Amino acid sequence: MQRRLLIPAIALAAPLGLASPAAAQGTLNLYCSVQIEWCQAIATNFNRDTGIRVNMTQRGSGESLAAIRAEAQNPRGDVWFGGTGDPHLAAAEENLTQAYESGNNAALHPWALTQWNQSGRRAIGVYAGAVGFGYNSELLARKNIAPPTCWADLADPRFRGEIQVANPNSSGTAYVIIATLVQLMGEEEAFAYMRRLHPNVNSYARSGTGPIKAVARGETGVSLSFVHDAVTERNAGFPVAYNTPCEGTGYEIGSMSIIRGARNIAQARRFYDWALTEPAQRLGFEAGGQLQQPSNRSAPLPPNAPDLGRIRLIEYDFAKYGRAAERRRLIERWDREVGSLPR
Ligand code: S7P
Repeated sequence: MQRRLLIPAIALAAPLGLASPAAAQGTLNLYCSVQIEWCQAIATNFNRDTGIRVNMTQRGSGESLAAIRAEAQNPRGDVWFGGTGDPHLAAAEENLTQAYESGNNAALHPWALTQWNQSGRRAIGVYAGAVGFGYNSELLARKNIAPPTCWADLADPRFRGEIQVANPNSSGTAYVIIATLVQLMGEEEAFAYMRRLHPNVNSYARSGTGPIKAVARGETGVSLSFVHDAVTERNAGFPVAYNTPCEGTGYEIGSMSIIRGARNIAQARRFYDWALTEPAQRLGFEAGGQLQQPSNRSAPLPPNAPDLGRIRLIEYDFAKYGRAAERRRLIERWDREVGSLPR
């Protein structure tokens, strides 16, 4: 599943025989793994600011990694913007992306640069967000179900068939959730917990934001999601609230990488520098309604966005859980022991 958008070279046709200013600036093939509204906003604004034509393809994090792997011998993308950090680290390790040092690094929060250092300077943090429980407050109240506040609550029979979470084969969000549980509980207990949770899960969605959208529409009572996505749905007028787990929770460092073999390397670096600036980072909220913590220190936390400083976060081991082999091993174990279980 992917969505494509072509931002035209320039609205006005150039006089015959003269190249348009935008055409002179060239093209950027952008792979984008945040929400479509934000992807469209960055494509449009980058084109307006630089004259560079943008071919944008939007997919989830796991799906973007799969596409970049499949195209490794003949890369079609130049930059991969957004999506959870672990697949960006796996791409760096597999030599699918290339190192770059932006002049704008000094403006970033330390966690964004930790990601950059851990990836051999190939992936940089553009935003951060925590995992939690989104829920439809009207639906749960109608069913007389108390909202979950702890991981332990979710396995309770009162949530039978009420929970949605994404499938880690396609979703970076779902992988962050598995890695979080393994770090919180230890691997054996985490898999035993996910097996206990299974009867309460009505569907494993393709994309990480699918479950919270289902909560918003009243199709399910609870989702495991990034909590900023719950606020986005609430801001859109849905009866959605969230809690972060009492035992502690994991988080993502949403990242950006330049693809190895990028055909438009000058445009890719220009985009990368631009995406780290304060005005570009404001776009997530201002044009896309997104509520992650921006990595540029001057870009404000959007109003009502979850404040990571107030959430009980684990010390997520990005180096370990971003390793390609570890990611593959845990997802395969999930397929064998959880995803394939009957209901
Ligand atoms: O843009 C919202 C967001 O939750 O989506 C990103 C992620 O790519 C979701 O995709 P998956 O389908 O791969 O889970 C997050 O990085 C981001 O915060």
